[in-house]
Amino acid sequence: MPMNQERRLTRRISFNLITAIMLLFLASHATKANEIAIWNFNDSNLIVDHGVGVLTTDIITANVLFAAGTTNNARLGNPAGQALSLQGGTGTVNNGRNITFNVSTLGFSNIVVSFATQGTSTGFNNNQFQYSLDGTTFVDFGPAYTPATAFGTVPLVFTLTSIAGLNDNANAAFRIVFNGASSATGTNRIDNFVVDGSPSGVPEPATAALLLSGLSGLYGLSKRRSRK
Ligand SMILES: [Ca+2]
Ligand SMILES: [Ca+2]
Repeated sequence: MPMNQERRLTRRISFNLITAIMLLFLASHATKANEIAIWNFNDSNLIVDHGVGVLTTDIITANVLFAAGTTNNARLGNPAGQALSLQGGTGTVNNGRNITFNVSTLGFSNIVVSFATQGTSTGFNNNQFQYSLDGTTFVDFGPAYTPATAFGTVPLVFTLTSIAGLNDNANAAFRIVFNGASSATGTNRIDNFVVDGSPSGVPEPATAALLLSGLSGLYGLSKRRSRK
């Protein structure tokens, strides 16, 4: 085979190889968002059940209970099991208190938080979801919500993709502030609290197409040059 033809063949093979590898890489990442951390509360504690994160609360310990959960928003085939069940407390002392999830989003962007919730008529009926970029200062996100009386099948979803500061952030945190309880034993249950994100550094399909066309442009250029 003449030298020029051989060189062209080598170039063609390496271009095809790079394209195939890129397509494979994109296909493996084209799946929907990854779960960064999941609390299913099935083991009746505050410790994260999948992934990495820390859940803390200033609600009186005696009012932090666990009760029947739901498969609403359950991931990885997890059963309903138990749910976190928070009471108003004596003199509804827990109004204004919160649960806080510290979840590093390093390596992830397009953060979405979702969970299932239900409340009794005298439980917390005026709850506020918040996020934090530094783990200290929390910002309201969306209006206050009133939990339905049953978990149902549709979770509450807080799409935080517009908050760029939550991407790749080791200090990212999420909080629910509870208010509106009108009796000591009024409760609010939370189950399947999930923090989702897309792996960072993976080009979006449009960017990938641009990269590919750039690559083929370069190939065409080097081909034309080699013909001169
Ligand atoms: Ca559960
Ligand atoms: Ca747990």
